Amino acid sequence: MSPFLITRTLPEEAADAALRADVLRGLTRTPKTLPPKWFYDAHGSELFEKITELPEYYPARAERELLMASSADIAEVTGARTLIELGSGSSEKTRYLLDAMPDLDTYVPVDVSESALTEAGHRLVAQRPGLNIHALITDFTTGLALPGTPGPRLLAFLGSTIGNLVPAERARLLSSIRSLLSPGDALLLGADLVKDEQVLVAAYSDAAGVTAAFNKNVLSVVNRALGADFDLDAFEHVARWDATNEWIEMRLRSRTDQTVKIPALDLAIDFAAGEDLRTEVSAKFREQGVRHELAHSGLELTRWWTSGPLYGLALARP
Ligand code: AVJ
Repeated sequence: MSPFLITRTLPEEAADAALRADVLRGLTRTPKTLPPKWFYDAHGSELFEKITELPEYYPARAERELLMASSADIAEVTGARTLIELGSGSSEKTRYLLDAMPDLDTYVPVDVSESALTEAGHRLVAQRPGLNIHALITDFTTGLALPGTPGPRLLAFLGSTIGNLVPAERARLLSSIRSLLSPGDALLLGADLVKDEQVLVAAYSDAAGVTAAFNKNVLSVVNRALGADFDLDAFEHVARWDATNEWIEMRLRSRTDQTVKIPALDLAIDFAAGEDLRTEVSAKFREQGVRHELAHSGLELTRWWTSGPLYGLALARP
């Protein structure tokens, strides 16, 4: 068998239909919203890689340092023969885990981006000749079917990307992950922690304006895919801390009264001056909250690693 398989379970036209449905639903309701998954076209993915290197954006560094320090522990405690990674992207996040698992049989990177999976897969085949790689092109938030691979399996969901989901969506995803795990398997979850509001807001409104460009890029994605005429300069990037929900919200605020045309949907969308379009939530967590959400989905928190007050890694078992 080839050491590198790539399977597409997300039909190519599905992405276009999903974007049309999300824009139709999100821009004709109040308040207006768009799901954050549409940030990540090629330019958005590049901007996100730049964000992870910003001085203000600590989550990526904090998680990387935690993984450097705890990967050997995680490898020993789980004895994993298969590593599955949801939202694997460049597979940079799992570099330390893979290095700590020299006898790993199979790595299953899961992402919506075929280019990211192909690039990472070819790099890993060269670096790890004995490792089987089975990449899945799919949107795991709409369902996940895993190939049969040797157990025990470790499913990693890193980057605190689970924070992009509101509580009800998190419960659904954790329950679907639980249904995929067998006895002996484990989930490794990255979770950014609640901290000082100034630190949190700065991480999503950097001085260099990279996050502002990342946020506005979703308007370019809609312009290109649906022929819309969003003027990116007519919107202001806003990042605010919602202390009630304990999440950062990114919004695009209309600077003026304006109407945006979306011909592919035969829509004309009015924005009032000062009106916000919410583009992302990034929930921040507390250990007890993570323990409770995992338990609610049938998963027991068995290990918790933290790097100071910044960031947490949870190991959970069915
Ligand atoms: C990749 C979803 C974890 O929510 O912190 C970074 C995306 N948004 N800056 C996050 C993001 C603004 C990031 N996640």
